[in-house]
Amino acid sequence: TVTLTIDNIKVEVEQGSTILEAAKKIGINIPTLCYMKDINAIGACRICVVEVVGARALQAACVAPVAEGMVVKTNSAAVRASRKMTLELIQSNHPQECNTCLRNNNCELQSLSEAMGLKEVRFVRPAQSHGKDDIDNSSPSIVRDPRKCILCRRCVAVCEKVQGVKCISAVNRGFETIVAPPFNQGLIDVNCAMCGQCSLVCPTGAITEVDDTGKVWRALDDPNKHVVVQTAPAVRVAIAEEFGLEPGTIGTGKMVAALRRLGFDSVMDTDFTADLTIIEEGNEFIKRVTEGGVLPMITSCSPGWIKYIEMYYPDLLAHLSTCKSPQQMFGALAKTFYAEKKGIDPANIYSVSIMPCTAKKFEAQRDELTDSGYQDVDVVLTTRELGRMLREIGIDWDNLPEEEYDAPMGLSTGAAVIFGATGGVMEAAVRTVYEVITKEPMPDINLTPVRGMEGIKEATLKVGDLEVKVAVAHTLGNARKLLDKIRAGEADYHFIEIMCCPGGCIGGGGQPIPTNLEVRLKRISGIYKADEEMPIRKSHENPAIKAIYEEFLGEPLGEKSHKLLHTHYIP
Ligand code: HC0
Repeated sequence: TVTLTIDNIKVEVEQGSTILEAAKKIGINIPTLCYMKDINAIGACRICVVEVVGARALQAACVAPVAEGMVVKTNSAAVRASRKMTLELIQSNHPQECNTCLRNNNCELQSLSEAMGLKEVRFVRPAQSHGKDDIDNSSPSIVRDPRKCILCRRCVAVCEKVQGVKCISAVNRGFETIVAPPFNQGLIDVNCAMCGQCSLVCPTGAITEVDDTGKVWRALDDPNKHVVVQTAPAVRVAIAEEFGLEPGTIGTGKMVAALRRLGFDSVMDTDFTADLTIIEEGNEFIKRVTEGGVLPMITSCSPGWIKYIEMYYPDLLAHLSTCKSPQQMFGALAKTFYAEKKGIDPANIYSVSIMPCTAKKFEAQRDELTDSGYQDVDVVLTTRELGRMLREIGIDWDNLPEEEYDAPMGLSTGAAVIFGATGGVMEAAVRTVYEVITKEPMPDINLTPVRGMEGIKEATLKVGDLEVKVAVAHTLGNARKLLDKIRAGEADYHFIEIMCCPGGCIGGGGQPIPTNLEVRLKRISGIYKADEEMPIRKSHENPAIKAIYEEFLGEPLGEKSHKLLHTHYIP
């Protein structure tokens, strides 16, 4: 260990620790901007500078290692002046549009400027730099506004180190530097998976979700439209954060009430079609195992993941389950089954989904997802956009009643809720596959080896006479490891779950900001708590699922299911 003194306090830390970590240990929070633990520790922004007695210059605490006997001052006059000057210089080149920015009141540059007491920006924004004013609206999921970029490179680090995609980086040099895809192309023209992790880590409004709230307001205002809404599993444990509550707070009932107050004609649940996915995907899996289909079978519900495999591993597409995602199953059923049952012309149904995900916006617009005869899902809002709409109508979250979803696509089980956390789809599938094959209740339905934040998780289960080997990966970086194993012929798994975002959908790119490890863990706890509170916890026991097969679909993998619930992929 090493002993040093920070602001007159002695502290002992492991050798190799940074000054930032040592300070944190004694309750001193040094401000940071570009820093993200283990992902972007590059000392670029210079906000975390501290004075090390005897050193020639101020040091960036996030990268400077501790040394025996070191004396550090984190709040000397030189330190405060330097931080303020750095902020002033960043602000000098930053549009002063805070009031109209999507990140107003949730911007790290704004809050740091406030905390540092920045009262004046004495420098004027220089002449426009090359590319700096090109707002990239090409993607259906993500908007890039380089004017607001402060070159912290957090987005670059997440895209490269977590997702392994590397579709953005610094282009040009000096004053002309911007963060953009190669040659400043649009995000739609490069290998972006649309996961939106960049938008979660951006400290300002330089990378945001595409704001589709206007489309939804227009539909809600149109008396000829019957507007239905579905809510994804992971939204319910995050939406309360938009109103200042703790991450992981279960907000299901209040969210339903709030959506009714917005004016939706029917408030239903993606969880219903998550249960339906388990029936279709479970049967598809059993068929592949018993009839010799392509194994391992891989889940197909995370649209960033689908885009990634289409771009990078087109030779492995036959491993994907042919099941559409629950969002898209819901969309196809809303304009067929639901329309029929309610006697509504599907042309007048407007189908909205609330998702934790930016890639879902892209998924909804895919040409092949139109099996109802219309675009199956008309518009996707992220959790953040829903938060904005609710604040616009002055929703008093704390005093909302808890309400129930509408029939016939509102009833779901615990198995569906856990779709929102990494490992959840696998656990839900196992709960059903086990009982369908053995015809006996599963002794313990909690498949704990596939829960939690480890990058790749494995389990082997005895299902009747069968030893089923499963794997679960989250983030595209971890997905790549499993895919390389399959390509090399070294993967002896039967079934693999892959989710694009860290932690699964609870950590999706459309979730409330901040979304970091601590927040993800709290939302995951919320998900498993929600599962435990459900009266039914297995998809095949959902009476509404049984009813839709009896009334409409016929049988799993049948003709109607094939048309409405399954899809193909584009190499
Ligand atoms: Fe997910 Fe889904 S679990 S991808 O993360 O499968 O976005 O929450 O809605 O579709 O259900 C996201 C979350 C969904 C879908 C479901 C799946």
